[in-house]
Amino acid sequence: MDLLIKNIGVIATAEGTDKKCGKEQSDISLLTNMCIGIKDDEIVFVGQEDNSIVASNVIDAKGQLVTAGLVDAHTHMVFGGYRQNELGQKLNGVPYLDILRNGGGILSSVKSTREATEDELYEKALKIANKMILYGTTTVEAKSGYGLNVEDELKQLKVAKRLQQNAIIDVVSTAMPAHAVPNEYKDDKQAYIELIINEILPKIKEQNLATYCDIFCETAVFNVEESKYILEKARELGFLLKMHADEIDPIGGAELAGELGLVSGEHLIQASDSGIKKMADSGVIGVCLPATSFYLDKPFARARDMIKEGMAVAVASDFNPGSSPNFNLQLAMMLSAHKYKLTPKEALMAVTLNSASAIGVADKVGTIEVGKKADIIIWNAIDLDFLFYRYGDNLVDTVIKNGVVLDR
Ligand code: IZC
Ligand code: ZN
Repeated sequence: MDLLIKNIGVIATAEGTDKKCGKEQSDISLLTNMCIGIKDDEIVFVGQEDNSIVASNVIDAKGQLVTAGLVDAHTHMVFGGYRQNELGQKLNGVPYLDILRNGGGILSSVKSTREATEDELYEKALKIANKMILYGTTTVEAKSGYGLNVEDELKQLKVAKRLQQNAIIDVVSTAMPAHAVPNEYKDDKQAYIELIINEILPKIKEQNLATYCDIFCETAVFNVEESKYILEKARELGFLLKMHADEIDPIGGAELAGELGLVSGEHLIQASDSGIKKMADSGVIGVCLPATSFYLDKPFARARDMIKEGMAVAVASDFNPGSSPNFNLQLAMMLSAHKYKLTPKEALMAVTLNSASAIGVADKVGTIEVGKKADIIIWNAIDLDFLFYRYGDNLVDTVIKNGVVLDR
């Protein structure tokens, strides 16, 4: 054994390699008197503390809480620049979609991302990735969608791939050329849609740069019919599907997510009862983003109703330079308890096994079990409740990633 974590107060973990739906959302065990053994990058032992276990290295968890590394299933972390110049408009009540309609918002990120070189984007994203992991996020999803043409969508996804290859954090990529209609196509949206399905997505697939395809189904962006058309084409190309559904306006995105049986519907702030029912019936994971509701001053998604209907709920940061300029998943997790009214166990499930499932890595991470990757957090907390009580600070004590103890 290479590494032994001993003197653990409590291990809070789910079990298994798939999402937990409905009542199972709270299936988190609280294990005491246990230690964790690691060989290479894998968990090889979870069992009673025993002085006869020998390992090359030992970490003393000092009686604190231990969980699996957090999985952030929804971010737009590769971008050219922040949008603090839009803060004044936002504080004066200009709606998010109006800023976009006026050529700002996502389109201002498109401008800065197109202007940046691949190396510049990589350096910025690497800094973010290396901070994120210190907040306990050991796997993160990264979407494109600030390129909106062949060259710049590929550039963004190549950055995500370089992060996956070189950064300590693991990165899962999602193609999102249907994030907005770029200025050069503003009078011919259909032509941009054809570019997406005939050129951008096929090139991304050819170069194996993304597993998932996502789309912003929203008023003044892509309507339900257009979203359906693009998603069906993306599915034919071999992408697994996600959708930003009913984030701002209730336009039937959740219903479409259910009808198409997507892997996940994301945001879902305005999802209707029938949309929630349809998603539950077809096993769609609800990826909910409470830090975005906070930042846009919008209602909070009805995650409780989703669980009641039998859905699996995941919670993510939505880190992006517009609607959620925060990559601390601990904050989203804490908000999910206070605003969605998830219990601490349900919320932990939402940022570990269910979020891992939403990005296809639940076979490798999301729980502390033999055979899973050794992505483990020792917290500055003696129990799970503390993570939802004491907020605004980074509560991570130690991050173990791929079996390696990270040095701050
Ligand atoms: O850059 O504003 N909602 N896309 C859809 C976003 C938020 C990210 C952004
Ligand atoms: Zn998003």
